[in-house]
Amino acid sequence: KIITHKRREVAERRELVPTKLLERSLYMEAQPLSLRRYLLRDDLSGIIAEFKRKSPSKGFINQYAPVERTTLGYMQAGASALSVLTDTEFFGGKTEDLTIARRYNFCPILRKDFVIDEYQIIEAKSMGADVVLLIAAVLSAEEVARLGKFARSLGLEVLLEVHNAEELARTLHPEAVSLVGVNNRNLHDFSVSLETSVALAEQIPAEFVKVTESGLTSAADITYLRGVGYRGFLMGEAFMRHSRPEKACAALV
Ligand code: IGP
Repeated sequence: KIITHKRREVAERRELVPTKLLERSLYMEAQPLSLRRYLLRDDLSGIIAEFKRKSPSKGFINQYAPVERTTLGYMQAGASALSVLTDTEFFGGKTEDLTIARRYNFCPILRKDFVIDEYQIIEAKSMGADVVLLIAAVLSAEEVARLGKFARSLGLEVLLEVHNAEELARTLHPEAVSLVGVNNRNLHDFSVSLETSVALAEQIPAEFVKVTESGLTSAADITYLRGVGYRGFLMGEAFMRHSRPEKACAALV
């Protein structure tokens, strides 16, 4: 359902803001920040703090937190990087959330959306994003390779999201992917298990920085998964369900 909606959205946007207009953005000339490098730093937490208003599994999480205070607060709290949902229909995000976050922050920013087309990658770069997400569950191996290489040709890094060994084996293309994210949330029943990350850790070759995504709630979760090789910890709801998400982040770091 989400992907059908995205196809339509991309077609509409492309008509409204053609690629050649996006290319006028000065961010197109900027050198993106490396999420890999930020996550490999020992002086930072490894936390990728997410700005997410709602989700299909949880409904509304936080309608009121302002993006500038929250994202700047995340960075001040010690998050290594930010993830900003730009999908409106299902996650209540907007393109502007990312452009605002960009203006206030000096850390790498992941555009969190359902990327299915090169247009969205140019769009991400024009907004000032540093990293795009490619979700193996909704892309063929050929699409991951094509979209990933395209993103990297623009200097963006690519976080490949997988849920299981089959997706990993099918889509892990070294020229297209910079980091691998294991999503602990089962897309079919929305259940969450950190054991998904534990089980897949050793199947991810060492050249890829490992990120664990979803369902993390405590410092103990982070310590546990760092112990099996993860360097990035993508957390949304645990912060966003507080009225001041940045304070929840500070309390955890
Ligand atoms: C964050 P959580 O459980 O901390 O809120 O999860 C993040 O992993 C989750 O929002 C997410 C996501 C996605 C959202 C992971 N992959 C793909 C949208 C699309």
